[in-house]
Amino acid sequence: MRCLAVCQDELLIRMLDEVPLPGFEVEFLVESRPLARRLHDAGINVTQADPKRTDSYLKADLSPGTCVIVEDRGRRSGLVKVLEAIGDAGGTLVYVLGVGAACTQARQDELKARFPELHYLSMADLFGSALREEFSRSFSRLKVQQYQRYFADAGKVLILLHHDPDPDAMASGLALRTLLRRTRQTAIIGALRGVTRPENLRMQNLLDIHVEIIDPTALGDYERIALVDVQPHYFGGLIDHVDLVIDHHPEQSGYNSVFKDIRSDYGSTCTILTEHLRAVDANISERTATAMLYAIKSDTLFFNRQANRVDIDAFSYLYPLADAAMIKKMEGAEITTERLDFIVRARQGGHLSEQVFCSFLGTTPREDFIPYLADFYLQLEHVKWTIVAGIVGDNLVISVRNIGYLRNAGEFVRRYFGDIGSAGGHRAMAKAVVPLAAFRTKYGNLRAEETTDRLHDLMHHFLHDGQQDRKLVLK
Ligand SMILES: [Mn+2]
Repeated sequence: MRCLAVCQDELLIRMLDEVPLPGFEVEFLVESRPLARRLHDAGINVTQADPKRTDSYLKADLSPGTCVIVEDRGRRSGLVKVLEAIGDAGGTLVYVLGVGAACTQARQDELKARFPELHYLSMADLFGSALREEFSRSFSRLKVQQYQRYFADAGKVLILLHHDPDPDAMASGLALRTLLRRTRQTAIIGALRGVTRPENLRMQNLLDIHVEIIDPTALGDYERIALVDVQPHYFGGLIDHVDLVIDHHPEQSGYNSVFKDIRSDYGSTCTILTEHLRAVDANISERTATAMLYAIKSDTLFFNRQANRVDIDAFSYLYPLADAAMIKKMEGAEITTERLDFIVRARQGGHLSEQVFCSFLGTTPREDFIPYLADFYLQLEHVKWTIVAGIVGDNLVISVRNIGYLRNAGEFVRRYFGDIGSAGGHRAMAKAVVPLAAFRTKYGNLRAEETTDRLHDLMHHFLHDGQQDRKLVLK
């Protein structure tokens, strides 16, 4: 979401640029050319224009959803002209930021009498959470009300999830249905491919969430389509226009959506939807709250992965509304007899030394056993890295996890498997999918234990290599 700050004071601009406003992109509009150049050189997003002219805001693409912050230094006439120009350009979400002693209560009252829509904030608010919360609350409310109106008069609505929906996708479906004030008859939660993972099936059954399997040819039957926890590019050209996208994955281009709220710094889509529900004071049922709470937990791996303040806020808000006993039951579903068999198999064929656990499982009926085991063995005492591999169809699938902070798991898979298959990930978790034939060409036609040893050697080589790099740097 955009935020345009109309400021002329360099210190204030640099401070505003530093304040973390999750989900906001702040750009500045300044009058002075030299200042604009200096800020631009410092990597700050800045436009030079006359803040008293309406066309400055039109050129800056101001919309009713753009949040505008205007600095107030107590000079009356200038500020009024700026606010009028913003109003004429269609700006509605206006915050005046009082800087200095001239910004008295009397002045605030006078401004509010003239511009009833504006919000007045003091400098002190900047350093507290008030500014951030105030902004995001009003912004979310405006956004939610807009899409609620847009969906209100539609006939059939589809809330489409990604393939093999996970807890975040399903819970987001329920949350959006609540926001659209619809029932399971008037807003279908659907996916092109259904749920398969045991713990997700268990959640689906325990909470009675119906995910309808949608045939791609039937997409045209819906008057409105909303996507949650996914963006249209995922469907590979099948969908290029939708009505609403709410997602926490990095923003993709190449599609149209009437409304979207994408916040890649959030740990789950349910975190975004909790803000939407709170912004309009929606009633959240126990079932929806339970699903959402479980989703936030599971997408952030119990706050171990990519969780931040907003996720914890959403979690604390939902907690008293949810059924804690039900969540315990869903979590137990992680362990199934099928998985237990694989835990044993991985231990028997596995190799643990120098804090690296490595296991090649051979032919594996489903891919999800592999990341499951990589996560599972990372819990083991003394283990800092896990590499679990298995054959799924014609591919070798490799999952890598770590709790160390020295080397990057994504770098490991890219270095050894990037040239023969797809390999990627981030610091703590990574995955490679390599055609078996390509793996054999590069590493030889290995027997099972040899494959385990080979993967283990690669990791030792990788970790050892890193130490040498650091020594070189130290010299
Ligand atoms: Mn998600």
